[in-house]
Amino acid sequence: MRVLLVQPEYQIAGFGFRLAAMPEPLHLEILAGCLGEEHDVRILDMRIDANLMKAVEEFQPNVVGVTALTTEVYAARDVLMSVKAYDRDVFTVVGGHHCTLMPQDFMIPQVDAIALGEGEFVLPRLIEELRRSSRAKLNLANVPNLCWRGRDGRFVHNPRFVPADHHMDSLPLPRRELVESYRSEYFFLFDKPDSSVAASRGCPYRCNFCSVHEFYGGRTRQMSARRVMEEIRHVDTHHITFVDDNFLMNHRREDEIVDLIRAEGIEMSFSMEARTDSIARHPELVEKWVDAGLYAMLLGLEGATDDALKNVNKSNQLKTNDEAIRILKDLGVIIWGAFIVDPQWKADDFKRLRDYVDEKEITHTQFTVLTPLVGTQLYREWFDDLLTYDYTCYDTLHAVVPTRLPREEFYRNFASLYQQRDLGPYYDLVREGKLTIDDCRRGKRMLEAMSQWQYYLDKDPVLGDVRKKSEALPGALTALQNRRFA
Ligand code: B12
Ligand code: SF4
Repeated sequence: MRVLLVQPEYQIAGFGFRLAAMPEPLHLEILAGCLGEEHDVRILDMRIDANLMKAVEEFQPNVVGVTALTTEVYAARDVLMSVKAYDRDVFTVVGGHHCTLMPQDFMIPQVDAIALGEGEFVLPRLIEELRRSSRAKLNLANVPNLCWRGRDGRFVHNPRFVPADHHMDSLPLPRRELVESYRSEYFFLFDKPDSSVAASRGCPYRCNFCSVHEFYGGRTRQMSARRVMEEIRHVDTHHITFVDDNFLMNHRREDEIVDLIRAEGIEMSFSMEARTDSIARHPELVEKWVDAGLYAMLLGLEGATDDALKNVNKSNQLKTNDEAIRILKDLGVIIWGAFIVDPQWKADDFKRLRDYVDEKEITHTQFTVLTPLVGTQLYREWFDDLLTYDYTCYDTLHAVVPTRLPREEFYRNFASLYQQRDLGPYYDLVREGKLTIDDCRRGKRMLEAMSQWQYYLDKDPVLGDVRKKSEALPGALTALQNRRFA
């Protein structure tokens, strides 16, 4: 079978996170790996090459699989519609976070199937069924974790099933060669070119804005240290970003990995995301990692007070954040501090956060607006207050619920958080050889864009030009109906 896997284009405002990261489509590379040699698989990354029709005409796929986060829903639907308009016999399947948490949004005639959860448990079985049966006789009832369109046009939900004993070590290696031509474009923060490695899945915590635990059904899984080493050896860039939600979740394994890296004399640089409590509990482990090449960490600090952390159900404390910041600063690790702004904030709250960031001298920051993404506890709690169902506003840079401050003032305050008054620390990092001048320029451009409050207005649900509620996709309407009849 010829299978084309598509990463849709970003359709969110042309600033912000787009300048912060464009990592490789690791999910699609892993799925391609699952399909084995007997299938001809290609990956089209439309963030870099938007010419979908050229790819389809050249490759003539039997199956097109598209991925989508919530912000990518419209772009993914456009891909599926274009493919079907070109040839209705191409089998279309969509997967990823959004459709797992809200499959109704893809129940359209142009979609043949919706894959729920981790694609490894769906795609190989689906492709095998498609290879074996003619379209007229196709019956997908035995493919687990699939919603598929039956002959009467209605979607059938197959049971969810994840083998209890599944180990991440049995996953195939990502087929990185399929994105070889795009490699030089991929970057994560200051690292370009960059490779992503996902060494674990899921998270045991329950932050109310996060859909990770819902997506993985509360389960967590990890690769063994030896398998992580295989992943590391498999990349051909000098930098790796671990995209795990909390890389330091299991200190024994991470200790083993770092020992193996040092024993093999691997000289690379690493960045990762980790919870501050893991860092505070194991500073000696972080030190070993620094020695092995760790130079930057993304921390979900979330707030400047214990109340702010409690408000998002972070199960962590400010004093632990402070301790982790101290440890990382002492070790010379670049801290990328991520903070959440509540739409209910008054001017004082913004000031408190700014003061905290200044006091802790966190020079690399990410501020986002608390957003009820589908499948989260917040979505359920705030559903009645949603001002829009337009997913392009759910990029965590817009307030999709009412703000306490007048909206313009809210964005003025929000944008001002990004005003970098002192670029000195960036240039210090250039002197230390941790950043290049080009990195600094990109960082500066990003901060300049993010600190212009007017930019946020275009996609503001009240002040901007967004889809009307009456144009909602079926997912939100179903949620609305369920509430009415609950
Ligand atoms: C790395 C990362 C990023 C990267 C790139 C993500 C990407 N894929 O484009 C960057 C930094 C750019 C990013 C940005 C954003 N991100 Co982000 N990010 C992550 C993170 C930490 C890891 C993603 C990852 O690589 N996982 C490993 C791969 C292997 O898993 P996967 O992508 O889920 O793929 C599996 C399945 O989903 C499925 N699958 C996926 N696609 C397909 C397709 C088919 C056909 C099939 C069959 C199956 C299938 O199979 C795959 C293998 O099992 C996740 C958290 C998480 N743990 O998932 C958040 C996460 C995906 N991000 C999230 C968010 C909110 C964002 C942002 C909106 C804002 C922000 N503050 O970060 C932006 C939006 C960017 C955009 N594209 O518009 C949310 C998404 C929620 C949602 N409902 O969409 C997550 C889940 C975190 C959270 N807090 O809830 N992010
Ligand atoms: S935000 Fe991080 S710590 Fe909280 S539930 Fe999500 S992945 Fe876990």
